[in-house]
Amino acid sequence: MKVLGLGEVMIQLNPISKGPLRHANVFERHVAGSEANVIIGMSRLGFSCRFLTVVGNDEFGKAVVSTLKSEGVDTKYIKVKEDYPTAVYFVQRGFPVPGRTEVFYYRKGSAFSTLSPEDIEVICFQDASLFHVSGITPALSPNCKSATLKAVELARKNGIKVSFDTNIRKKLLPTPSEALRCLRDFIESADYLITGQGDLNYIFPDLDMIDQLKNLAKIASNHKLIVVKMGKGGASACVNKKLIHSSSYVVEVVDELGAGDAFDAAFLSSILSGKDVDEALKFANAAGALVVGALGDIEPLPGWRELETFISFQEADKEGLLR
Ligand code: KDG
Repeated sequence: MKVLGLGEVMIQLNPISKGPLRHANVFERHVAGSEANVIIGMSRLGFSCRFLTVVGNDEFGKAVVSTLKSEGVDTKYIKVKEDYPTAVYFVQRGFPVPGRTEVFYYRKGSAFSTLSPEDIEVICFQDASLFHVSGITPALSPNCKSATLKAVELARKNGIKVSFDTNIRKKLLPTPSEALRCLRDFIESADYLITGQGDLNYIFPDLDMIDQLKNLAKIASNHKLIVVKMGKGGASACVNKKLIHSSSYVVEVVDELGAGDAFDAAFLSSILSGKDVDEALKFANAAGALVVGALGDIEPLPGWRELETFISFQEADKEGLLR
């Protein structure tokens, strides 16, 4: 089964120390981007994957492409645009909110922001079974939104299931009404709709989760499965109007970035492998917990063996030997 993803991939500069960036002197260089994180996660979980993106003709663009390639992802349809840079973002950890991570983007005018419907090639969709994208991509520019709409339309025309994570970034969608306007079409057409408690609180403030889900379900006319990630609160899935919950695992948080993408990768991989929703949520929570333990979004993404080891260790004999 081929899984196809679309999104911007950036260079992540992540300081080795916590605290305000103005005092950070030593940074690790990582490659990350929500949808690419999901696709790499699924590749590590055994799926054949392809990624569509646009990079600049620069050193960082080369790093993005070689990272995807080294993870076994098909990079054949990645576009390289002259005269536009590959985007960069910086991470600030533990300040001003302890335990939380903030990002500072340098992505305006990036190569990816020029993505247009012409860049989305029909051929990429002909041998795929799942298309994954998130709310970040249409929020980047009006032409990115048109291109994402075309991709979803091609997926539907080719009988490919669509997975959509609302993934609201307030720096890209600064008001709830902008967020709803930008994401509505995608929420409507997703087969697998993944969201987060924070996103629901942003677009439907002052409602409890049940009413937030009812509102979301009104838009998501085509949805098969709605999943809500709640971080430390675990995750719930709404299947045929029934809510299934799975608790999170208690772990030390080094860098919370990428946890949601790891969750998506393990959830989608589990469902596509025929696991039931309960089990899929358990694997997804485990993947999220594994990713917060290290810097970088991609490096700690687990395979099945690591997920199983983590879960059995959590559920049983925590004092047992790992070797
Ligand atoms: O999901 C983690 C990502 O949000 C982050 O690493 C970078 O893709 C990113 C974005 O646009 O925020």
